[in-house]
Amino acid sequence: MELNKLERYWLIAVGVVLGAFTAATIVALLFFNIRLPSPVERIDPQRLEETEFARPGIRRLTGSRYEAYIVAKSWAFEVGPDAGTPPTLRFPAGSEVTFYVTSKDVMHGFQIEGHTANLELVPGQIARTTARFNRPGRYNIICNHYCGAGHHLMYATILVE
Ligand SMILES: [Cu+2]
Repeated sequence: MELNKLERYWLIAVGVVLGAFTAATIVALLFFNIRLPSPVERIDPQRLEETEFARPGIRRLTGSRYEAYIVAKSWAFEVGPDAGTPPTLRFPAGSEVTFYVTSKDVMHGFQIEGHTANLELVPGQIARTTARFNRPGRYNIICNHYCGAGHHLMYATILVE
């Protein structure tokens, strides 16, 4: 089979691009600890009151490790009973926080500004990600999945002190 010169160039270009994407995926996996988020567990979104998500908020583990349970709903993140406005999670600098997040109603997003934490929240699934907060500052949690008329109002804040 004889290939036209231009066809050969296109095949080489496609091979180079595919090779670059594959290499980037392997580098992200091995050196930047970037993983595809996967559901931790299934949950009935109608019965969150019977689960750990009935009391959203922060649980302190050992040392500088924390867990945060968060419920996303149209159009807010529930992060705890006295979280304020906007809902605010407070951690000391150097904390490592594992977030467990689920949606009560429709699909939402969960992205932490300045970190690689980026989850898709599907009703019926618990999503999990871990982030480390070394530098003091304010980091917004935003919904990055369009979820309706109030989508642009849906955010919370992490205050690292
Ligand atoms: Cu949204």
